[in-house]
Formats: sequence, C-alpha cells, structure tokens
Amino acid sequence: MANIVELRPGAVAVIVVDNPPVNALKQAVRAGLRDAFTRARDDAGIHAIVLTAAGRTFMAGADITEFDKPPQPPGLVEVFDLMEASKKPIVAALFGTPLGGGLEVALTCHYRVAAPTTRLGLPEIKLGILPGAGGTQRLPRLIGVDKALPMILSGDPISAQEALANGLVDEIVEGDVTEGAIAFARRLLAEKAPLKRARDMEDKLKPYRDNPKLYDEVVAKSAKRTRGLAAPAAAIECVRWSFEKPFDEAERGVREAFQKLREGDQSKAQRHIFFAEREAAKVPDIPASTKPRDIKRAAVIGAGTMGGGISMCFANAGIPVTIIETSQEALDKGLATIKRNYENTVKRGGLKADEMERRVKLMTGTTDLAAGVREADIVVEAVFEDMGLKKEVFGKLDKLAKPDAVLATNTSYLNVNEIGKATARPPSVLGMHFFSPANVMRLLEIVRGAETAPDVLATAIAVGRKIGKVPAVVGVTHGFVGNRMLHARGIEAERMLLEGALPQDVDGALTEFGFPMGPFGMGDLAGLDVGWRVRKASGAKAEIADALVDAGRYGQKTGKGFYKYEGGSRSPTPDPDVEKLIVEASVRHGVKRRNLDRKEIFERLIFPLINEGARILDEGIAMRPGDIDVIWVYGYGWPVWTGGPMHYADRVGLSYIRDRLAEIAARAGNNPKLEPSPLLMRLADSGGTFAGLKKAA
Ligand code: 3H9
Repeated sequence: MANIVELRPGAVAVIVVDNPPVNALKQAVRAGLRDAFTRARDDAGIHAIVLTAAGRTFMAGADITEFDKPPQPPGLVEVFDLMEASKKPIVAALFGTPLGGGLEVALTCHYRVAAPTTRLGLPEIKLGILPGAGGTQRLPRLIGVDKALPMILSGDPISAQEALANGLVDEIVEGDVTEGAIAFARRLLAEKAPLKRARDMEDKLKPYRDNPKLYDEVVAKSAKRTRGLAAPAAAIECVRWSFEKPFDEAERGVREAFQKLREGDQSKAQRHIFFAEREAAKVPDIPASTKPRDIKRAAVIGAGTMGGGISMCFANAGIPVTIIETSQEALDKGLATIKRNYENTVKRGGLKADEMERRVKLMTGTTDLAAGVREADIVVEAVFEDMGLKKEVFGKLDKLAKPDAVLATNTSYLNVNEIGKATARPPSVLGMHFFSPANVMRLLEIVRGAETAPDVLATAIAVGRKIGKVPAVVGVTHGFVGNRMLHARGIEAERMLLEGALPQDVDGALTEFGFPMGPFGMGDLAGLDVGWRVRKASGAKAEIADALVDAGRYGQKTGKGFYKYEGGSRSPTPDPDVEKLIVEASVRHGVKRRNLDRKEIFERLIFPLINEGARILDEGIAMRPGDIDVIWVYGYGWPVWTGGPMHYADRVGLSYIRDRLAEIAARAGNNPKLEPSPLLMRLADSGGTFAGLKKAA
C-alpha cells in the first residue's frame, strides 16, 4: 500500500498525499504532513517543496467523520507552523477540488499553481461551521476582504481562472500539474524569489484598517440568508478580526468559534445531511458494481410545468431531449415557457447567452409519440396525474420505445407497479418523482417498483446524479415518502383554522422554524384548485380550502387564496375576508374559537409528519431515517440546520413526541392517523432513537 503521505526527495522535493477518495485531512494525513515537512526541512539536498495529492483531487478538506470525536493531534496549525517557518519555498500543485482545510493548506504554501479545471472554495458554512484553519485570515490577505467574505459565506467554489485573476493562485498550468509546479519552483529558486507568506500580507487589509465602516458595506452585500443560523454570523466576525486583530490573536478566536460551531446542534444536523445525502442513493441489495445503462438521449412526455422543468434538467446536463405533446399548441406553449425561463436566468446573470443557446439546441419538440421516443434511452412521462391516462401512455411506450429503454413516470402519488403492469416489461419501469420547479429543486425521489430491475434502478440513480439531483430511493406507497408525510401534516393544519388559528399563525409557526413557507402559503403557490379537483373526484372535503375555491380564490394565480396578493406581488398579505370566512366556519361547526400558541401549532403540524415517517420506515418504504431527512430538506424546504424530521425528532425526544401525539389524537376523536405509530411507540418505550435504528440494522 502506498504511504498516506509520501516525500519524493530531490532538489525540488514532492510531497504527495494519498488518502482516497478525496484526500481528506484525517489524523494520519496531518501526522504524515508534519513528518514530511520536517524531513524536507532537515534534508540539505532539498531546496524547494511541491505539495500535491494522488487520485482525483487535491485535499478536499478536513475529514468530516472526525468531527464527532475528540480532536487528535497533530492539528493543522502544527503543520502550518512548520510550513510557515520553512526557509525553502513551498508550492501547492492544485487540481480537482481544493476545499475547506485543503484550501487552507494551500493558502499556507508560499505559492499556488493550478490545473485549468480546478475549483477552489471554503464550503465549511454548508456544514454549519467556518474555515477553522486560517481561511478567514489568510484569504482576505490574499484576495481582499470584499472577495473573501462572499466565498466564505456562500461556500461556493470559484474557478481556477477567477482564482488567478484575484490572486489566489499564481499560475495556471496546462498538462501535468505536478510537473508544472516543479518547473515553477525551479524558477523561484533561480530567481531567488521571496517566500510569500499570506499571514504577512497587509496591503489588501489596509483600506479596512483605515476605515472599518467599509466592512459593513461588504457584509451587507455578501450576507444572504443568515436568519437562525449560527455559522454565518460567526464567520462575519472572524473575517472582521483579519483587519482588527493581529494574526495569531485572531486565529485563536477563530479556533474557539470553530469548536463552538462544531459541537453545536446546527453543524451536527448539517453533517448528518451531508452523509445522509450520499447514502440515500445506496441500495443495500444492489451491488455497487451494477452497471447503469448508457443514456445518450432522453424523451419527456408532457410539456407542462413539470415536463418543461424535467427537460431543462436533461439539456442543462448536456443530454439531448425530445419533448412530446399531444397538440402543437401545447408544445409551442411549453417550449416558449422553457425559453423564457432560460432568458430570465441569462438576464439575472446566472447563465451566459451562448450556453443558453447550446442548451436550447439540445431540445426538440414533437407531437409524434413514436418518433419522439424511438431513439430515447430514457423516457420520463409527465402527463396529468390520472391512472387511466398514465396506463394508456405506458401501453403505447411499451410498443414504441427501444427494448432496453428505461421507462420512468413522474407521478407524485400513483402506484408505480400498476403503471408498470400496463407494459410487458415492468422491470424497465420505475418512478422518477421530480419536485416543482423541476429544474431548480434538488430532490429526486426514485420509486422502485416490485419488479424494477437492478440496472434500471442504477441507471435512474446515475442519471439523477448527472442532472444535478439528490436521488433518494423509496418504495411504492400512495404519495411515496414526501407527499405521504406532507398529507399527514395537512390534517391538523385545517383543523387548527377551525379551532381558532388563522393561516398566518399556522404558516408563521413553520417559517419561524426555518421553512420558506407554510402549508397555506404553499397551497396558494401551487393553486388551490389542484387539491380541490382531487377532492371532488374522491368525495373528500376540506371545509376552508373548498370554500375559498368556490369563492374564486385559487391562490397566487388569481391574486387571492388563503391570503391576498396585491398588485401582482408574490408575498402574502393576511386578508380580513378570509378571517371572516374561517370564523363563520367555526360558528357553523359550533366551535368556540380559542387562542392557539406557536408551540401547539408547531407540534400539531410536525409531530404527525414525523409519526408518518416512522410508519414509512416500519413498512420499509424508506430504507433509512436519513433518507427521509434528505427528502424533506431537498424537496420540501425543511431547514437543513435542524437535520430533517427524523434527526430533529431524535433531538426533541421520542417519548415526548409519543405523548403529545397521543393527546393530539385523543382531541381529534381518536383519529388513528394521529395515534403514535408502532415504531414510534417501540422506540420511545425503549429509550431508542431513529438514528440508533439505522445502526442496529
Ligand atoms: C473543513 O475542512 C474544516 C476546516 O476549515 C478546518 C478544520 C480545522 N471528509 O461527494 P462524493 C466522502 S470541513 C470525509 O460522493 P464527489 C463522501 O462521504 C470540510 N469524507 O464525491 C463519499 O463517501 P462514500 C470542508 C468525505 O466526487 C466520498 O468521499 N470540505 C469528505 O461527488 C466521495 O464523495 C468539504 O466540505 C470529507 N471532507 O464530490 C468538502 N468529502 O463514498 C466536502 C467527501 O462513502 N466534500 N467525503 O459515500 C465534497 O464537497 C465532495 O465530496 C467533493 C467530491 C466535491 C470533494
């Protein structure tokens, strides 16, 4: 086995970190670096050092799995002290994704060269922490406070070209990056170039030292969403110290701030999601070696909101896609909407015009189903949510699609097995449930049918990744994981209106927790007529929502729903007419309205949802509690810093949730849906947790 850190001696020695898959800086790597730099220092034959890594990337950060354990020496700072004390120039040879602690190592080198495709960043904020090893101090010194803060607060990487322009890297090298770095180091030696230590650079800090108020402007421009989040506020402070305090004093403060965040609930939740996201697409009974089918061309049936968004996903990933509609009019309308969406992104600066052209060119429209699917390796059906219609489409697909094509339905509720049976090839059929807007929302629920073939499932997962989604594999049940749980949340929402709450009280309890919107704001956005139509068909009723639709209040599209939307605004304003309608409904039901506090509202929304999640787990519809968390974070706006419903439930305590649910169920006339589920009871009674369940499995 190769050494985890190898020192290749020579006038220009090369230190290579080899810790697959991403060269995370685990304890053995840190110790290896310490030893290698010590040996390089003591070896008189070595005059310069290149630091690089084996495999697919320069170090992509600290080892996140170590964050739950007590810190093990040596820390990175010990390695950095050695590097900064070096009298021999150290050049980082960057490629892949130097991220987090990996970039911080590079910042401590005297010079940096990079391969053209390198992406450099400090993504710690996405894990609820901040750059804990010099990033908040060295980066502002190298590229300026105004460029460093947005990188730290967004966590998004920048390209090698941008890094060259702002001074983060000194040279971009074509070809072998290690060779390029060795040549660079030789030049440094020949020119007797100075050892550039980021910590000593003062120029870019001076304007802020002279006028600290400048920083407020940078903060105002860079800080986006920080409400309720501990890490961004701490990061803003740490970067401020770069010009307020001496380097070492600032770094001591940074380390304290880092430790506090690392031990806090928010970062634990975000780390949980990091690993759960990667696990959600792993299926235990399907070996990792299962070869996905080759996907060169896609077809999407339906050019409505979902079909259009799904088509954009394929085109965005460079996969040619044919969009199929029944009428030319519907097709033209769908294609025009797609074009408009792209144009808006270009206008906002999110996409270059030539890139938009490239994507639009990958899309073809047709009203001829046979011609549209003939060449497709994957077909995604996104027609109206009607079983009869879906079966008809799949019956036709069976005759028209290539024998080895993957046939996917984007149904959000319907039985994928039944849809598969409309074909003579159920093993080729599965669900690919996208979330609206499909080109934006990251979640992809992949619904495995009873007969879905392993390689078909593997293909859907691979395609999902390729088009930038977070795939989560689930089983067949009405509404799958997300919508089934959403339904459980909805039961109490309407009841609370009748008891005394108003839409803004109910929604407020969720937005306060961190959701972008609550059930009623969401209903207005989706269109209240959608649910109304479904209820009419099934004979179900929702007193308030039905009354609103009967009054012509369809939601945002009619300017009125549970709220009013004045002058085309998308932000909801409470409407006295709706309050009147709700109060009248309470009177009709003989309910004496009472004040419901935020806590009661929140628990009555969230605990039934968690309870349904437990049922879903028990039934094996979701493989792991983390899968459910990923679904809620990426598909339903669950605030990532609370880790998703099941992680959050463990934190609240399952016996508390059990007891509250029993009360809620009793008050709702012993509604069996609200009764604590058997799994919740079992875990609560035995002092267990959902997370523990995963470990026991
Ligand atoms: C930090 O650095 C703190 C510092 O400021 C200072 C401290 C003092 N650790 O994503 P992939 C695993 S915080 C441990 O599928 P890709 C991952 O779980 C860190 N494991 O590949 C997966 O395992 P498995 C700052 C890690 O090519 C496998 O590697 N850095 C780590 O799509 C492959 O990952 C970050 O936040 C890690 N740091 O993407 C970077 N990273 O095979 C986080 C990955 O068992 N990482 N793994 O499922 C990433 O963003 C992506 O993994 C990366 C590669 C872009 C690197």
